[in-house]
Amino acid sequence: MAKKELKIEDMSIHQDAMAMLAKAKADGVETAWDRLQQQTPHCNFGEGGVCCRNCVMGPCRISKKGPLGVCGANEDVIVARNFGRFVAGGAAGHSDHGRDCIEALEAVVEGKTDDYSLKDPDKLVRVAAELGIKTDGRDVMDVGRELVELFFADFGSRRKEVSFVCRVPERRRELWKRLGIMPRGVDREIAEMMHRTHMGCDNDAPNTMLHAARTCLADGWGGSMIATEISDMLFGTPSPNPSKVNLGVLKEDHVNILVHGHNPIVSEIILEAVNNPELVALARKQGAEGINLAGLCCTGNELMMRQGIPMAGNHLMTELAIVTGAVELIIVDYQCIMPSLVQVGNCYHTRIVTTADKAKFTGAEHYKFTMQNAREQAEKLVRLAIELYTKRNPDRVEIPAEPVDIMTGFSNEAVLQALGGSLTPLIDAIKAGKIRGVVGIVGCNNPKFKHDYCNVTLARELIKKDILVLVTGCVTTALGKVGLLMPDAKSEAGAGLQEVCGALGVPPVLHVGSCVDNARILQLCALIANELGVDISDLPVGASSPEWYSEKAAAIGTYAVASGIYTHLGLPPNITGSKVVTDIALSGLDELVGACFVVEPDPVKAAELLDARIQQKREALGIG
Ligand code: XCC
Ligand code: SF4
Repeated sequence: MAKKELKIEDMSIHQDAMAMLAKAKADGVETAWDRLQQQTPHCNFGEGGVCCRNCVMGPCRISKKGPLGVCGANEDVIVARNFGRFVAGGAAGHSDHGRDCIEALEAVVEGKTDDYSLKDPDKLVRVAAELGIKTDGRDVMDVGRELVELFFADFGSRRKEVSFVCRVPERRRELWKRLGIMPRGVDREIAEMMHRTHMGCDNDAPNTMLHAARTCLADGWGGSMIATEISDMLFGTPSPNPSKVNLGVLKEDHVNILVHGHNPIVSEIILEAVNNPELVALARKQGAEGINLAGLCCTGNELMMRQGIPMAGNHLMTELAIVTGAVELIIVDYQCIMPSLVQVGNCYHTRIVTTADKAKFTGAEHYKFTMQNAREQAEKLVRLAIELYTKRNPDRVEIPAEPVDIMTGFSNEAVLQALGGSLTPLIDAIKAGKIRGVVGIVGCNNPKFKHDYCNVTLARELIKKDILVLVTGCVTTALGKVGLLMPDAKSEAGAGLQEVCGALGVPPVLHVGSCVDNARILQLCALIANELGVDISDLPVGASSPEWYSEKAAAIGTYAVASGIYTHLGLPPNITGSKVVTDIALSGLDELVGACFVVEPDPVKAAELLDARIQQKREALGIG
């Protein structure tokens, strides 16, 4: 059956995306949208999660004809196991990124690198003290060494709980203990998930789902939180600063370098290299006006939050950025980098360079980055980009938009500072109903949705209802491109939120960082709950991932729910083949952890659901 061709105006809400989709077509470049067409319709067994490949008596798939796998596993067991492994993959991604950050910090405090330093030693001391390390009168590097040991231990098996559980409200900690889901060690929970889901081990779907929650808590309050806190120590704790978004941040007369992935360790040193006067002079000599660095996805978020480096695009814009014909080099670290970038790059003069041994791409050149060679490698890559600039074909260049201004950098430290040092003004605004609640909109793009339509519509609907929006990951770029990350966007907010934003000079949507920085939202919820003497599940807050695609997003959603935050998803994970597992996700968890998932593709309806939940929580708190 011939598929009907997708119309470009149905593929994205953004003008820059539509222009590049048209150019991709003209240039004969295939994109994720084309490949989704080829993959549709998807396999029903896979979509429902009832296909099991956990041993070679199978693969088994559950149907009326064969209701049990060869071993006797039913759809509930299979779906729960698949979901458990799915979120373990996501937790592993964030947490291994966290581990890389510990190793980076280790190199710095051990004096084993000349290329990196501590940009925020005060934060190191503050976090160490919070975790019970003696800091008085001690050398920062000394404190740092002890902190490194403590973080490494959080990954192992000897702990009863990961360190940052000290931030969790008392009642929630008791609940986790009672349910047996206290996260003990990051690697331990992930490995145990793999163990439990081996054939013939955990064959009780609810029990597997509980361990899935524990595994994700080890991500949120462990791996991700460690990644965020160390990145602040090494590269600076973000504070409000201006930046720009969309493909218009590429410059026709400059050497354009994009960084893509998640971990800021490589991109921060690339930033130093593009500012090297010698290399700028070399770029000029080759006919460029200068060297322009911009970000993609979460590495982009990391650089934008801390350094104000502009953001070229989110997940579905990564191929389209190359289609501009103006990108010399994309330097990637890991996660969310489509392997197709290599092929798209081959259609232009664009080269893709990998930097981490755990993320090589066939067809891309590999420049291994270590804590010792980073600056040298970064300079080599900038030279490579300058050389590639001379190969650019100006006739094929089209930069399709003017960049949009945004305000970024709202770490919890910055929020507290904007509030005058205490949470009281925020809590008062919530009590008075000026801010009715807070929702974190996080996560990705997925070509199953019109690109960024759900992300943007949900945010607009929520701020109208006086709900403050916190944003991370790829949703940031979506909202930034339509102007929601500027203080002026308060005109789109309800009267109460408008008043608060006006008084503080902040946007109604606050950019709090990358995907691992969802840990900042956990911490903020915990701070507010502790201040009020309640549990996180009592707060008028919610989370949403309207256009998610990744294992990591599912892990984030699961730790949000297990932390007590009602969480909306635009499409379900592959669990619908089991009624037991679906019921646990959509209601059973509410009884256990005081929060659950809700699945709703329509962002207007999703806003109503989040609003209703927030109202219910407000009434229960006596501030309705
Ligand atoms: Fe990846 Fe973090 Fe999703 Fe964007 S948002 S597509 S996970 S880069 Ni986390
Ligand atoms: Fe089939 Fe059971 Fe093996 Fe899964 S574990 S493939 S259901 S026999």
